[in-house]
Amino acid sequence: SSPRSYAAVDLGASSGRVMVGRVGPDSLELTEAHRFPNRPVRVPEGLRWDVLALYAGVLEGLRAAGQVDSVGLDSWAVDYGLLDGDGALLGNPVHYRDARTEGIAEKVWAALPAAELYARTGLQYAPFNTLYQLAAARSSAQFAHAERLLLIPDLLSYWLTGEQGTELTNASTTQLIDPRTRDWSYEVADRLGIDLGLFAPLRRPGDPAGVLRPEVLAETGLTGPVPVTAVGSHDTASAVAAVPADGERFAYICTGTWSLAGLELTAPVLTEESRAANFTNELGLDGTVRYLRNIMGLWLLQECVRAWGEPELDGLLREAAGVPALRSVVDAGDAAFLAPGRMPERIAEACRASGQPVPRTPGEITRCILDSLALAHRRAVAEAQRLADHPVDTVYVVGGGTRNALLCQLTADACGLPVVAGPTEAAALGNVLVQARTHGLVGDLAGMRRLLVDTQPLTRYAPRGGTARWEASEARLTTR
Ligand code: ADP
Ligand code: LRH
Repeated sequence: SSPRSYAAVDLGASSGRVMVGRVGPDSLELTEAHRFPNRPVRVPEGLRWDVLALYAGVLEGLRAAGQVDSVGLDSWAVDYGLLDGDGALLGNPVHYRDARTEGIAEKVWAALPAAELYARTGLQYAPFNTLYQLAAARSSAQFAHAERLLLIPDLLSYWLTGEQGTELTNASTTQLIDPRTRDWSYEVADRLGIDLGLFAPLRRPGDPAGVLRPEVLAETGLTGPVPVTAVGSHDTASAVAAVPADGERFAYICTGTWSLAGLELTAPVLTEESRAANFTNELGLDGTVRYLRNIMGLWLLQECVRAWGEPELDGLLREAAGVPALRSVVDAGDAAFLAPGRMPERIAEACRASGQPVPRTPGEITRCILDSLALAHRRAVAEAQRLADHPVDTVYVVGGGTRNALLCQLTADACGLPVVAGPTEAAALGNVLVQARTHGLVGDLAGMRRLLVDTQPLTRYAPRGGTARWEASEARLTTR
């Protein structure tokens, strides 16, 4: 059969893009139709997503994409828009880095202890899990008018089609899903007084999600009907679906604004030890579980680059490569780095407080960030293997960080394992492949991955030297 075209809308925390995937039985080509910045805005009430600008970017992207056989949407997790009884959006969605959830978790745990919450949902503690955001929002005037909650990709999908749903992979990041039943955790919702009627019915990757509205067709110049297909609408679910691995003995690191480092499993790990190590069990395609840890990721660098007046990355990375390795490291898993602002100072302060040399120049600070990320990758990959009793022999790196060769090499060195880097636009590829699968062009998850191995350029990094230096740095960091 001839190739088909699919539009993948992929919204990351730093940029949104509309990509076009052309898929045949043995071919897969991805091109960028449109990319636009995702710039959160601080207003007096807090940090907000500019969701109208994102929607405008999606429409412009669909226009640039041209005629496609289907559209799929994925974005960062946990955040949502509230709709009133008329289906109108109530205010700009709150950014997960907003401070409103400070001190909220303790209140939630008073009603449902953290250990029980983990046993029931498998989700790591993060202040921004939708559950805590809802606990913080509940007393607001806006919430009193809310009749529906749509997660970000579901909200944009609703604007495109007029149809509402709650896609399961992203729903699993709300902390209201039971990873064993892959359905709502009625018990958790009940105990915390959360009305599950706020959510539209669950849908799963591959389910139909409506067709583009006539007004959208008119605005984008497309000819209908153009179906929207539910994909793994959590960007990390789509990215992991596009990890070009064969077999099961692999770890992955999705590198972008975040580093999401862990394993693909067939069942959640819900032990107390796993909770203490703050590993999460998010839902993936076809009954898989993403067992991973959130690491601050290239956010640390993005924030420094912003503070330094946006110098070119290439130059910074060249300088960083010339700085001696592992002079000072920070804990890149530390939620203290979650909020925006003053990042170079905060990193310098963390080094000073732990009695390490204080990095001063942009090159030194960049090196400190990359060493720290590689070290955090090492820890997550090692601990995930131990906690899940699932050994690996290769680490796959996907996402924007694959363009950072130094980070990929340091990750191989730190893990003491070969790294395979690519694809860069993994989330968009996972999004495209689920749509193609719905049309019968590819088979199961293994078939999707085979097509990626056969068609996508990948770069290999062999580990250099032993891991002794990394072990020593790790010990320095954990015994503080
Ligand atoms: P997200 O989806 O979370 O917005 P991406 O996967 O798009 O993030 O990754 C963005 C990151 O990729 C940037 O913060 C940057 O560190 C890295 N990156 C992008 N382009 C380059 C480049 N040319 N060289 C090195 N790193 C790059
Ligand atoms: C990455 C991501 C990640 C979540 C975070 C909020 O874009 O979806 O998986 O933890 O954003």
